[in-house]
Parts: sequence; structure tokens; C-alpha cells
Amino acid sequence: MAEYTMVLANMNYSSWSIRGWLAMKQTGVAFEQVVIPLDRPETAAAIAEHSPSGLLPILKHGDLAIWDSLAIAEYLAEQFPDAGIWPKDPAVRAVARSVAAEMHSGFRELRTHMPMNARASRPGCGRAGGVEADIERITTVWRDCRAQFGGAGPFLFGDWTAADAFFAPVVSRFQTYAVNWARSSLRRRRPRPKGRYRMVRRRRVEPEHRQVRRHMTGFAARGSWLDGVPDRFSRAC
Ligand SMILES: N[C@@H](CCC(=O)N[C@@H](CS)C(=O)NCC(=O)O)C(=O)O
Repeated sequence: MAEYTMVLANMNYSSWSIRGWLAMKQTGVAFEQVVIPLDRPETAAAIAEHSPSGLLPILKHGDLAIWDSLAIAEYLAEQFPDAGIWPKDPAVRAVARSVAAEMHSGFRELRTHMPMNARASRPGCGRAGGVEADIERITTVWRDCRAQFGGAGPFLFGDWTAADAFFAPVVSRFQTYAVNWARSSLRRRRPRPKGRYRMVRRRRVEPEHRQVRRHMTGFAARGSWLDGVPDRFSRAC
């Protein structure tokens, strides 16, 4: 029996489970996985058997249960100091923790109006309330991290860190809801002469798209949480 067990909600829907799972995967250690499907009559009772908060994910290590995705990342970073869960440099680590914590405690509009459903395709849906402001802030975080710390690596801080785990479900949401975030932020800077708009778009937007695509490819290379799930399906708003 494995030393570690993760109790997870089904990861097509549970963004927090994905975050904990990706951090666990990063350690390279074998672990047991118990998946509890959400939104069923028996869900609450099944979660209550493991979780004092009634929420998933949970990491179990011996008699210890850790019931929050960020706490799981921190525990694993302490248990596996060489796994690269956070950047080695203390100042960079502080920034990585800040962006992960910002995701953990924020972006409520995006989370409310663009619920995660990795298999779904809902282009154009979910653009309510303050969602645009959340998208703008998230992409600013991505750009800043990539520009300051990305170096030659494909992730926010160059090599993979838990900050990437915290934003992975956002990448999935952007795919599901077809968020063309670079274009939408450009549109807000109008009016702009047409020719200039095109020039800026070519020079600045396309590289950012490529970065996000690399980001997604990096997650896929890590072993997808969607292994075995059916094809994507579409639904109107
Ligand atoms: N702050 C928690 C949030 C966990 C959370 O909200 N989990 C949801 C699934 S994504 C849950 O367990 N919901 C229980 C339910 O829907 O019955 C964390 O970071 O782990």
C-alpha cells in the first residue's frame, strides 16, 4: 500500500483537486487515488468519511489528513524539498507563493461564471460581471511572471512550480470558454489606428498566445488529469 493517498473529486470538474494532484505528481512518488464524484446524492457522505471541511482534495499521510490544495502543496514541498514544488530562490519563491495564493483566494467572478468542465466546449459563454477584470488580472500575472522569471523554461517561473498547478484549471477554463484574452485586452485599448492595431497585435499578442499554448502543452506532457475522459461536448450558453 502506498504511503500517500489523495482523495479527489472527479477532475473534469474539480479545479482544486487538479491543483493538489499536480503537486503530488511533481514529487514523482507513487500514491493511491480515491475519486469521489461530485453532485450525487451520496457525495457529501462519501467526502465526510475523509474530510473535516467537507471539501476535496485531501492528502492522507499516515494518520495525518491535509484538507486544502495550498496546504497540500506546502506539505509536499516540505516532504520533498528537491521536487521543485516552489522556486529555490527565496525572493522568487515568495512571488510564486503570492500568485498561487492570489488564485487560491481570488478570481471569484471567473470561478462563478466559468465553472470548470474540461470536456466541455462553450465558446463565448460566461462573460458576466467582473469576469473580464479577472481575465485581465490573470493574464497580467502570466505575462509578468514569464517576463521576469520564465527564462528559457516553458512555465511561469521557468521550470514547473506549484504556481503552474494553481493556474492549470484556468487554462482549462480558457479553452472551454474560448477566452481569447490577448485580443480582449487589446480591444480595451482602442481607439487605435487600424494599421497600428495590426502591427501591435502581430508583435505582442502572438508571442503571448504561444506562451499560453506552451503552458498547456507542458501540462499535457506532465500526464493529463483527463486521461480516459470522453471527447469534448458543446453546449450553448
Ligand atoms: N480551499 C479549498 C477548496 C476546495 C473545494 O472547494 N473543493 C470542492 C470541489 S472543487 C468540493 O469539495 N466540493 C464539495 C461538493 O461539491 O460537494 C482547497 O483549496 O482545497
